[in-house]
Amino acid sequence: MKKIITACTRDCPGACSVIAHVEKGRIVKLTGNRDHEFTAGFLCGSTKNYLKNYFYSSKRVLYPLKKINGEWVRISWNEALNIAANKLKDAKEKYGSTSILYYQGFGARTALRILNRRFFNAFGGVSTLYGTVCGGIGQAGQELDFGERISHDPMDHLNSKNIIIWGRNPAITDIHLWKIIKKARKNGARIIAIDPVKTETAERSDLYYQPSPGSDAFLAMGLSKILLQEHLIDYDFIDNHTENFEEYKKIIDGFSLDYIAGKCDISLKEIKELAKIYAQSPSSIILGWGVHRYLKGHQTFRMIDALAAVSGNIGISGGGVTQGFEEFAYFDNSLEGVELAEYTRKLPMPKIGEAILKSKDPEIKLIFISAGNPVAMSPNSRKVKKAFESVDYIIAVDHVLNDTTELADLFLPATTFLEDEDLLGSYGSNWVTPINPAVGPIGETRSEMWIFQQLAQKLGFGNKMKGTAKEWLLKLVEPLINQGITLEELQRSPVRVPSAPKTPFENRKFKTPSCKFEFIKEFEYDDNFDNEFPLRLLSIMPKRWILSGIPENEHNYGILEVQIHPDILKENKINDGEEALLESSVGSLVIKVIGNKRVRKDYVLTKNGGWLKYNKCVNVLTKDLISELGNGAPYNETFVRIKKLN
Ligand SMILES: Nc1nc2c(c(=O)[nH]1)N[C@H]1C(S)=C(S)[C@@H](COP(=O)(O)OP(=O)(O)OC[C@H]3O[C@@H](n4cnc5c(=O)[nH]c(N)nc54)[C@H](O)[C@@H]3O)O[C@H]1N2
Ligand SMILES: Nc1nc2c(c(=O)[nH]1)N[C@H]1C(S)=C(S)[C@@H](COP(=O)(O)OP(=O)(O)OC[C@H]3O[C@@H](n4cnc5c(=O)[nH]c(N)nc54)[C@H](O)[C@@H]3O)O[C@H]1N2
Ligand SMILES: [Mo]
Repeated sequence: MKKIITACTRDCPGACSVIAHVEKGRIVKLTGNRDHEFTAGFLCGSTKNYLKNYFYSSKRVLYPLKKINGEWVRISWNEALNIAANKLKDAKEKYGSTSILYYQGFGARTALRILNRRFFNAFGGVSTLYGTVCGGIGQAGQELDFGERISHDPMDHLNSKNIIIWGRNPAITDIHLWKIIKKARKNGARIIAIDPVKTETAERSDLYYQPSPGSDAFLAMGLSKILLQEHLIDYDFIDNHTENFEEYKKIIDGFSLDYIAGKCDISLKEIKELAKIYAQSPSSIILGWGVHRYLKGHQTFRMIDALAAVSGNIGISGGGVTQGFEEFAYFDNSLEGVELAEYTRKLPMPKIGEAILKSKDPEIKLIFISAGNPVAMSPNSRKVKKAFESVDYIIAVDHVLNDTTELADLFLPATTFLEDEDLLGSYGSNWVTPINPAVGPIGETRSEMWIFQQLAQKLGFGNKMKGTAKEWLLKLVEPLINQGITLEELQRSPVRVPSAPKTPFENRKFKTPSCKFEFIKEFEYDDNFDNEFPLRLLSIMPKRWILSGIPENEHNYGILEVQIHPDILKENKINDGEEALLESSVGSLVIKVIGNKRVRKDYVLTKNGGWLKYNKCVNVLTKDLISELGNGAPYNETFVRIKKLN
């Protein structure tokens, strides 16, 4: 039995260090690697079942495929690469290179993926994406406050007296962080959840507040008002290390506590209780993605940062406002070779359907997509599908035929983290984790690096891409080598990046223009309540898989399930368990209603990740908007109504 250390590259803050157990050339088991302080030797159910459900699954595509008259036909790599190279060349010659869109999804974000972008730059530059359908919104807000978005080391939460988990569900979405939170609780910390949905995290917390969705900026203002009234604030920090306090105070003075309580639908008594608890510092706030998904989500982040600043929780161990980490921060991103591109254009990821359909001079003619499923996962699925169908040619690199890659004309099968040599950063910690091949490529799958190197060769710029994985990694990790870590060490075992702070801003220096913490000084809001569509649509992360990566045996039965408060069902004369029509301003979907008293009456709740093909895709309903700051996707700005089916 061989044991190979690799890392799960799926889209999750864990970025777990994994041990692949290999017997006679076959991987028989995946276990966690204890040699990683954060991911600590255990794996989620989905990774434990990765071998059966994905890696050795019959749905995994093992050979290059070409679509002929709507049917997939197996072809050789030589033919596939010739077609891909010719299609890229033709589009560039006929319409200009920016008629090609390179869509890089979030399926795998490893160091070597920087070379994907290098390929397209060296090719002459194409259309790529800006913005994101994941975070981004809060990051933009935090950059205004702190000058940069950096988070407390997960282990630092062990030093907190109180941990507020705000719009996040780590019991499901970040189980290693959850383990740390549970340990902190054992040591005496109080765990508080703020979420309109009574999640698994909320259920297991000491205190739970259930605000109306989208009202958190007000809640943060209310908490801050009480701290100011009660003088539970850090005058030294405010006086010496912040900017715009007066303007900020004026904003919060403009709202009465009663108004705020009404807006959040949380009693004043509860807000006061929470404020007093939070004031017992150090208190850390751990923010999730739920708070991002609003048009003005950046304001929520800024108001929460302000609350932490007022209370003196910035720059202290066990305090802070933690959200995420930069997974590419410790690699040399300049290797993507922006300088090699002659022409470039960027299209907004959150509105990709519309951007493709409206593209001009040149129109998008060819899409090259890797590791993404925007038809199922981006807002307004039907529009995204229409946009993909409108182009002349699609080349997809993935493991499976999903709602998006199924629309392709050419499918190039990629290897996984069990076959590749690479390195992985994380958006949940400051660790870099090795990816090593446990077995050779299954079937005729190939690494993305190999695919792009072959294409570069055929297109005449092979020299710009050539090199082994190790040679490229050596260049990519230069920022880490400069900190005294060798590539050999990085490939052998997970490493916590030494330069990453455990407690950010300990020296009270901020990368803002004033070098101080900058309070939010303007605040806008509107009541975007729409009588026609009275219920907000929340679509949270699925428990047993990652986003649209649904195991094959789960697909075929049932339709999308949506939880609705029983009173709303009664009003609409719909029975629990019945099928009904859910409609938004962009689409409609037949769903199965599940009555649930614990969901609030101002939203309906479902999970994201379902496929369009199986009528389970919530994004048929979501509006393709772009946030006011941070170019993010405000999924939660979609409102719906429920109708009885006749
Ligand atoms: N099992 C599993 N784990 C995953 C993923 C997965 O698909 N499956 N996906 C991964 C990815 S890509 C990401 S980005 C992370 C996301 O990780 P999380 O942020 O933990 O997950 P979400 O489900 O997006 O949302 C978190 C919570 O925000 C709440 N929320 C929504 N609106 C509001 C609001 O207005 N105020 C407040 N206070 N809360 C609100 C939702 O009810 C939800 O419970 O998870 C990662 N981990
Ligand atoms: N309604 C709603 N929609 C959402 C969200 C929400 O909360 N609500 N959340 C959003 C969030 S947080 C995110 S991050 C996005 C995700 O959006 P996407 O990244 O578009 O969606 P995924 O389902 O993660 O698709 C990833 C694809 O990458 C493939 N893949 C995995 N590993 C590899 C690899 O090594 N190489 C290659 N070539 N392919 C690989 C997988 O097979 C899968 O097809 O979805 C967003 N969509
Ligand atoms: Mo995400």
